[in-house]
Amino acid sequence: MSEEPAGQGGECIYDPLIELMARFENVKVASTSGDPFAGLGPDDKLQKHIVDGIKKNLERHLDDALVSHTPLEIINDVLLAGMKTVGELFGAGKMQLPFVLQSAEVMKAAVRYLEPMMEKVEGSEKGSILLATVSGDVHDIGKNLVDIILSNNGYRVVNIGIKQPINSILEEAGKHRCEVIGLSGLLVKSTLIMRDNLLEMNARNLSAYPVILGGAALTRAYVEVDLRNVYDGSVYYAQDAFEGLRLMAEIGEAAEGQPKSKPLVSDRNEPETEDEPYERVRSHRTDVLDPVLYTYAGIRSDVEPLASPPTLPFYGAKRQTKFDIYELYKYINPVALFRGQWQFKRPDGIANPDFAGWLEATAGPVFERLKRELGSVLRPRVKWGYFPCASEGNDLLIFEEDGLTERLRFSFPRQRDGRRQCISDFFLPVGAEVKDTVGFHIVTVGQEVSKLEKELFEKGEFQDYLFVHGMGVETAEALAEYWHRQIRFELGIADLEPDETRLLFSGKYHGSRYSFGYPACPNLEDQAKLFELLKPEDIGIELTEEFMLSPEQSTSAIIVHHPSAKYFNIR
Ligand code: B1M
Repeated sequence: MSEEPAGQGGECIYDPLIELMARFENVKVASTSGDPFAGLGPDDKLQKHIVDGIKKNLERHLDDALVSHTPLEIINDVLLAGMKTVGELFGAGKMQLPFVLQSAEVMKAAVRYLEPMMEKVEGSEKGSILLATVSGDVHDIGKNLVDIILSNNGYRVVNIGIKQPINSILEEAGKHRCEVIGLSGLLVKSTLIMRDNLLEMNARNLSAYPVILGGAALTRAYVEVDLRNVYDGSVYYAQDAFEGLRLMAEIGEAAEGQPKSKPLVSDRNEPETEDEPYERVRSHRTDVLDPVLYTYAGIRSDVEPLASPPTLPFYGAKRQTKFDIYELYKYINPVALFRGQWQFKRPDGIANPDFAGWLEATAGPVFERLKRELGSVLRPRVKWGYFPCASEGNDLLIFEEDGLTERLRFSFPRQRDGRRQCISDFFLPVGAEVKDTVGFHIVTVGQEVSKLEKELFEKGEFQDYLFVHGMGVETAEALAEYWHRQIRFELGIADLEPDETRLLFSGKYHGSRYSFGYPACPNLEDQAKLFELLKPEDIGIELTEEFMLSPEQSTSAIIVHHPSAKYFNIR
């Protein structure tokens, strides 16, 4: 990837000038030649490399510092102090994630340079952690960000990758003598696997391991209330990588002086009844089949299905593998990319109205560069199809081509109160004169982008790793948006297309698409039925044993043509 990281050449997000002035206010400037390191001593030079994320001349300055320090002293006393400043700036909202990663890149490069000069000193690390994404889960980025932050802050990280069963997690943790186990996962399903893993650790008498859990679908309450009731040892929730870092320090402090074979600090509460933990887990989950939500009690929403639904454009599934990637890029939601994936936030000193301009100036050039560089890495592929269908209570029946024989059925939850909506309400009931029409699609940008991410991560190009991952994610989302639009044209419901692409991102069009795992259709197992209908294996998409999609950057949906179909929650 490009050698020019964002944030250099005067693009730093926190104010480097003020920061520098404060940190080096007693230093006399010896020269005004424009050398940013002029007048600084060897330690301050190295800290500046780290804080400002500058790789140029790093080795020369490391050599200078080696005159008076051992390599280990440089790492522990100088470079890690720089990373501490980075953490503080991030915590205070003065430094953005991409620049934190740039600092971590410099840290990694420095350690790589120094390592061959060092004897392996037992205990020189601050602590150690085994990191894994749980069984059946293909999600890599969250855990890898944690790896970057921990390993570049002095911890030994054994990162064993995605889809890891508890056996391998425990085996590897033992083999590598890790003190802590860190588990990550994207979906609600993974939060249940985490629970099972903790139970298994109890059963194997391995609750001496403190466990840190993180991932999008977890909540603090679930971990700190429910799972603490389940696990005999200590379990913690980390909302982000920096909370992981703080927890590692806390666990380390608590462990000092304690015999390793005993559980560390445990604030476990005994459950009041045997069933209680399960109940609380269930209330946290959206995808447990709560029988009340799925039972049709005769009271439905006031949605009237269309008497003349769109006719089937064709029966069954088709695929599309040829795309103009630049056309797809037009469907990328820049807010989701810049703020959601790349995590740029409004810096202090930039007023709200100026933020959009600042964001465009900061993230825009990276976006343009990656559009070019990823043109041949992203491999968009789509499988989509149409089927005759009819509703029956909360169920949606899908028929064979004859329109009479039931092929399979989906069961959707119904809102308990309020409008009492359910996806099946948008379709004509069994017994109507005509069959209704439903669409499905599944899209991917392929495995190649994940391979590139892996390479960047392994090479220590952390900032580009985050940028490329974000582009992969948002191109997958863009492909889903783009293809949903094609489907509206095919169904003859493109009457409400907005003039501006950005309005597509808030669903301003005719009908809606719902992804399994989202509130209105939370049952992830339904992915298996979608696979039966679309057979996406021929575009390279497979279902994991936990009903997740591989490649990682893939997404699926049921497409509803009814004009009243909009997102809704099930409470
Ligand atoms: Co989807 N998705 N998604 N998705 N997606 C969620 C997770 C969801 C909560 C959205 C929602 O319902 N509103 C929902 C899950 C709900 C559920 O499980 N029932 C969901 C769903 C349902 C799905 C699909 C199943 C939908 C479908 O296609 N039917 C599908 C599954 C994909 C698959 O199986 N491969 C899917 C697809 C996708 C995209 C491909 C379009 C895309 C990318 C996913 C990816 O990255 N592979 C995507 C996205 C972008 C999201 C949201 C919007 C953002 C996730 C993200 O990228 N976060 C998400 C909703 C949300 O979170 N707001 C959502 C950024 C990432 C860096 O954070 O991984 O959480 P994260 O890591 C953080 C922390 O969590 C923490 O630190 C990290 C760094 O700060 N952390 C740890 C993580 N692990 C840690 C371990 C530690 C410590 C800290 O231990 C030591």
